[in-house]
This record gives sequence, C-alpha cells and structure tokens, in this order.
Amino acid sequence: MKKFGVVTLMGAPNAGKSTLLNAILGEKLSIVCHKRQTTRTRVAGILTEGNTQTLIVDTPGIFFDTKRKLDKAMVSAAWQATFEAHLIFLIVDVKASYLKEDITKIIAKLESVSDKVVLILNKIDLFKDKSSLLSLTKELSEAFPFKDVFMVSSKKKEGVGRLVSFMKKNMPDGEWMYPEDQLTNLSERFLTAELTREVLLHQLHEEVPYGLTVHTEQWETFDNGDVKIFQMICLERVSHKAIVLGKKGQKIKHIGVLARQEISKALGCRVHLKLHVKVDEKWQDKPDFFHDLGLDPS
Ligand SMILES: Nc1nc2c(ncn2[C@@H]2O[C@H](COP(=O)(O)OP(=O)(O)OP(=O)(O)O)[C@@H](O)[C@H]2O)c(=O)[nH]1
Ligand SMILES: [Mg+2]
Repeated sequence: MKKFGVVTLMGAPNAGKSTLLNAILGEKLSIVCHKRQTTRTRVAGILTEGNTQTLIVDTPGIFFDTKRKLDKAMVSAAWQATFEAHLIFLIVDVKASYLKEDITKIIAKLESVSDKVVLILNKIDLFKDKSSLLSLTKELSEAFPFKDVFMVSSKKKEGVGRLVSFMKKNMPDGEWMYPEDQLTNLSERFLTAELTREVLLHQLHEEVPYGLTVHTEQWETFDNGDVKIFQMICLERVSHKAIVLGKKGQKIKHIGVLARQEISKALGCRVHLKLHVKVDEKWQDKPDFFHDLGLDPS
C-alpha cells in the first residue's frame, strides 16, 4: 500500500525552516540567509522513499508587525499551508529566546490543529551542554500538547534522520501525487531567480534586499547543454540602484559571478547569466508579482 501526505514547516523568521527542508531532501531547494524574511512564498519539496511520498512545504516566517502588502501576503501564505497539512512541524530556534512571545502567539493560533503539531527545537549545535535544552522543552510542552518533540541541527544534519522516519511513519495511505523522481513543484525559472535573490540578500545590507525582487525573463538552451538566462532585478528605490551597481559596476558584476556559480551548481551545466537592474517603485503593488509567487495580494 502506498502512502502520501503533506508536512508543513512553520515558525518565526530565521528559525531554520528552509535549512531543514534542504537537509531533509539532501538538496538545496529553498534559499537560506541569516537575515529575516528570506523565504517569500511556499516552497515545496518532494521526498519519495520506500512506499511513502511526502510533500514538504517550507513557508515564510510568521511575524506579527506586518506592514507591507508583501509581508501580509507572506504570513497569510504560511498560515494557509497549515490547513492542508497532515503534520505541522513548528520550528523553534533554541537560541532565539527573545522570540518566545511570538512563539506563544503562534501556538495559540494552532490550538484547533494541535493533534498535528510537532515541536522541532533547531540549532542544538549551538549548545555545548544539551541539558539546558530540557527547560525550554519543558516550558513549551507545558504550554501546548505537541504530538511529539524533536531536537535537531538542520545545519549539521543532526537528528534529521530520526525526524524523517517519524514523518514517513505518520503519513496516511494514499496514491502518490508526483512522479517518483520529482524533487519540487517549483519551476527552474523561479528556482534560479531565488538563487540570485539569495546572493543579493547576502551581498546587500539594511533595507535594500527587502525592497527588491528578481524575475527570470528569458531562458535559452544551447545544443551543447549550456544555458543562457536573463534576469531582471527590480528595485523599489532609485537610491538603491547605485548601491546594487557599485563603483563602476563592480558590485553587480560580483553578484553576477556568485549567482552564476550557484545556478550552474543547481542545474549541473554551464550557465551564462545576464542581470539587468531597473527601478519600479510600485512593483509591490502589482498583482502579477503576487501571482508569480503564488501569493494572494488582497
Ligand atoms: N548553527 C545553526 N544555524 C542554523 C541551523 N539551521 C539554520 N541555521 C542558520 O539560521 C539562519 C536562518 O536559516 P533559514 O533556513 O534561512 O531560516 P528560515 O526559518 O527559513 O528563515 P525565513 O525564511 O527568513 O523565515 C541561516 O544563517 C542558517 O544557516 C542550525 O541547525 N544550526
Ligand atoms: Mg526560509
């Protein structure tokens, strides 16, 4: 008998949700950064092992002081992803105790689906003395009837195997929804735009990376297997353009080199990457942008 189910990874920004998705899949699918609000939409990976197929959905971090339309759409996408899940993994960064208030608010909203919620304490590699984790586990377990509790390091891939076994065991009987060798429901165009955005997140500071979006506009494949990709980096402020381009265009050149390396690694072929930069102060108001990301702009 085959099994199929959906697992949603949720939690506060920066908890390590995307890192955990990549660790479970053994592939880099969702972009990762030490800055908050890296993931902007639901990113689904597919794990097919033995008779079980699991759709694992990474979501944007949940926070409560949402101001921009994009923030609201991101957080709403994360909540929506919990409705369809057979299991909800609530990822908590064990070092971010300052976030406890937000975690309390998140678990209050999970009350009605409490039988599906599993607590994942992440980043345990940052603790030498693991016994200090017990008080956090106790505190959270007293606040909410979690189905189970796991301690992992997504970065070091510690505890991930045990979590995957648990996940597979808890999937319901059902026909697979995807071919056995499919890893994601993301398009290559989206995935490669995300890799460029990841480089921009790491290379740019303050508000600049939050006010930009990357779109793959054109894709050519050559007979020798090389691909040529044209991407547009859209900025929301004129003043950001000089920062992204850098002196004599050095910054964007460097970003292009790094992004090309990442994309080439992901696609497994030689890549020619052409980056263009434009300013559109209103990109966050355009319904097309939200639709491309699978977000609801309302
Ligand atoms: N030391 C340590 N760092 C981790 C671990 N997991 C994730 N990180 C780091 O935490 C930061 C955030 O990781 P992400 O995976 O982007 O977090 P996220 O929850 O997806 O963040 P958003 O998409 O912004 O909500 C990155 O710098 C990761 O390298 C871990 O197990 N140990
Ligand atoms: Mg993320």
